[in-house]
Amino acid sequence: MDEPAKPRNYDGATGGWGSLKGMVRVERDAKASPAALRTLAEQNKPEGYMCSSCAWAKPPNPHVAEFCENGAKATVWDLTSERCTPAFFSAHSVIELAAWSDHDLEMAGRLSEPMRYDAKTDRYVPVSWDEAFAAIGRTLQRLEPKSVTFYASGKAALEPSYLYGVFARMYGHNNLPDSSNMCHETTSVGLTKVIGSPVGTCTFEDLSHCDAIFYLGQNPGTNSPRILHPLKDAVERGCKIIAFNPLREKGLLEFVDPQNPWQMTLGKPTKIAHQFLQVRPGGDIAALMGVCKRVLEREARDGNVLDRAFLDEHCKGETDFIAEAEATGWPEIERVSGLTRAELEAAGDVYAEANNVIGIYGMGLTQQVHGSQAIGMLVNLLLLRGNIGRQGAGCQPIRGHSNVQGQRTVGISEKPELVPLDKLREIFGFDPPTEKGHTTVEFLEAVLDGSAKGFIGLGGNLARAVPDQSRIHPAWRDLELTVHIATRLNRTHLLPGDESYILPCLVRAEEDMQETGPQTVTIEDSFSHIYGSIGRREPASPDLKSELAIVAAIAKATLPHHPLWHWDEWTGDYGNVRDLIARTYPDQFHDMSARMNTPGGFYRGNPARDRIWKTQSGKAEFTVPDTLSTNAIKDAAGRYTLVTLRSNDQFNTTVYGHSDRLRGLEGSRMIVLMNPFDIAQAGLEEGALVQLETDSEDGIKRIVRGLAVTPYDIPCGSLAGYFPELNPLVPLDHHDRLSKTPAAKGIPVQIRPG
Ligand SMILES: Nc1nc2c(c(=O)[nH]1)N[C@H]1C(S)=C(S)[C@@H](COP(=O)(O)OP(=O)(O)OC[C@H]3O[C@@H](n4cnc5c(=O)[nH]c(N)nc54)[C@H](O)[C@@H]3O)O[C@H]1N2
Ligand SMILES: Nc1nc2c(c(=O)[nH]1)N[C@H]1C(S)=C(S)[C@@H](COP(=O)(O)OP(=O)(O)OC[C@H]3O[C@@H](n4cnc5c(=O)[nH]c(N)nc54)[C@H](O)[C@@H]3O)O[C@H]1N2
Ligand SMILES: [Mo]
Repeated sequence: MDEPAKPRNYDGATGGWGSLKGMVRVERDAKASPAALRTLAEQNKPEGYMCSSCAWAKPPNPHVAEFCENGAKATVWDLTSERCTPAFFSAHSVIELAAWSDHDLEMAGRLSEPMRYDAKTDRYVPVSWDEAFAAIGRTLQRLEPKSVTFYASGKAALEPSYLYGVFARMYGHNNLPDSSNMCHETTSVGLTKVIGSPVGTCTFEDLSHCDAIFYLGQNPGTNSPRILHPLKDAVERGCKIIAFNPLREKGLLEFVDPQNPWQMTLGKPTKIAHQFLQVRPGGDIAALMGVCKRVLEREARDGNVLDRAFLDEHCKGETDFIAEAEATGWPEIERVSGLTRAELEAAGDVYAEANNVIGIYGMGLTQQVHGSQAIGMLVNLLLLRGNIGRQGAGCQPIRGHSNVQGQRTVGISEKPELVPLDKLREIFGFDPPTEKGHTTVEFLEAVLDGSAKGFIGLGGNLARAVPDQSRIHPAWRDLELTVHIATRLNRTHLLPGDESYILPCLVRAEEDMQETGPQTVTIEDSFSHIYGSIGRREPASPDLKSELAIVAAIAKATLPHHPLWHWDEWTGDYGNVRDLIARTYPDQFHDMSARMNTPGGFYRGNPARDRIWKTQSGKAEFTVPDTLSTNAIKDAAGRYTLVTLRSNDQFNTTVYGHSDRLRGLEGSRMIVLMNPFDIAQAGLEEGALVQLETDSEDGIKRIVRGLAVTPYDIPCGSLAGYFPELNPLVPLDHHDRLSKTPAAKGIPVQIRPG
């Protein structure tokens, strides 16, 4: 059982000795092999291995140790010496394992052999690869293709991901959601609508040329620590960072560079945020409206603030937007954002006075009911002064999984219009399906209504990452086929369908030996740069296969023979798959194998960066939000907005441990962060156990019990706790209106003792 969390002030900055201690602890707990340490030296270096943690850039001139605390944790976690073997499965039934914590399941170690679920004994039992592929192929042939979904969690590299998308379409569906559907799909849809780009418009270089960064809803210290180096450099050359976040996250406050012995010894951190604005959850539209209002006031007062030439030549809708900003009253902006007029005016002044501004954002914006509109508001602000499509400026989402952006780029998408189907027809000689496929939310709806019959997961832990788990988990077990291509055991594997397989794969740091020798794979970072990555470690078990080999073998077992489908040749030499990618996307991926080892990666380009707007109007579009608040604020007593968070001791559903060092919280994840004033108002006390119940009108009870009240500096009326423990509270239909990204940062809840 978890001890209640002991909140204590963490005095250290992000980085520094604290992060080194964090790494050493995980190295010990994860029982990393000695080879793990050698791997760290090669991490994120040209011709080396690319970190499997986040999607931050791998710069052309890497540091001696170009990795962070979390990248190091991910590597040692992958290279543990523990094994989850057939003996383990024979000792534990599925029903028994279902009672284990997420942490303990993964601690069983690396999966070492393919396994098949045996309902009679309620255990996973060994199966040969050939038997598994043949049986999966037979069942897929029997099932109606549109009743099957192929999910991907953004880790698998471009080559296996490309083949996975092609396989789905040959089989007959576009049901290709990925983790992006719970993450930055708001960006893919929202940003595309306004500037015609589904991805960020910046390159790494831009961070050396900006004068201000508006930094919203992203926690760099925890989730993408390597960004702290360029942020620190930017601050030291005078760039002003304006942070918008309900929590005063350490990484946005100060940073000690662990690569800098001078700073490590003196321990004098660099202050990061020039201004820290503790916006109410869901208050960003209002806050940005306030900033825009100030910019317009400055234009009226001083002139020359707006970039009129840019607005005239490139934009549409600015007149309506300006009228809306002028008409919106400060009292409403202050009420919804929770920020004062003076604070927002100061931020507006920084914006108006900076030549080059970058807008950076993460889940605080995307996981909201009106997340797309919040992104539209950020773009409105940037467009006012032409801050998109030139050096040192732009709109930059920070992506999550290391290749999540790349998976979308090479065709893992439920939206057929985003995929060059004509090219697929030409290259592979078949008619790709044109009917739109499932997002994750739509797949889950199909699980609930029984129309989903089959699930293949290329990585991930979907059933644990999604909303409404108490409803979804029982229905998930009615699936006829579940197949998991995975590295470690997780909760989704413990919901077997009638026929279920766990197929263990190599991790990126391991040598991937195929017929023509060791293979390189490629990945894409948040800045649309593509890198080769080669693993050199000995595989965790001789019975592992690569993700590509598994995908190709299932495809071969399922699909009829076709003269243009060469699954074995593609598996034997990944260069053949890169050639297919290059033929499918010639503008972006020409000469891919030759270019993949370019230091710093090769840039696949982005029209919006060149001010070519692939929007409906052909212009960059201003939008007028239809609400100021992404959350319907219910000010009634006892009603709160709940934010679900990550700690620095987890990677999504992989929980390394119970330390949230940067927030000064240790010992338990079953906690709810609450403002001391609210605690007193509610008649509660620190450490009291409470339950949260979702405030919804659909008659479904969604409750999580046993959460310890933990005082924290968070705006009144809001609460925070951990993902995935609180996922049962998120209603499935509570998602961004445009993209269906679950609104995990704005859940209306009530709190009660218990
Ligand atoms: N160590 C570690 N690294 C990771 C991950 C991990 O789990 N652990 N996950 C990876 C993945 S897949 C992703 S997508 C990224 C996620 O990285 P982030 O985008 O940083 O995601 P979160 O930590 O979920 O939340 C981001 C921040 O949003 C703030 N926030 C919440 N609500 C609001 C709001 O309404 N407005 C504003 N302005 N801020 C708000 C929260 O306080 C939090 O600081 O990280 C990646 N990297
Ligand atoms: N409430 C709430 N819910 C959320 C979020 C939130 O902030 N709040 N965040 C959302 C976001 S941003 C995301 S991205 C999703 C994450 O959803 P997923 O991507 O589905 O989940 P992960 O926890 O990253 O998946 C971990 C599992 O992946 C497998 N794995 C690890 N490495 C590899 C590999 O190299 N290859 C293969 N094949 N398998 C591997 C392991 O078996 C491991 O158990 O969760 C979403 N859900
Ligand atoms: Mo993510």
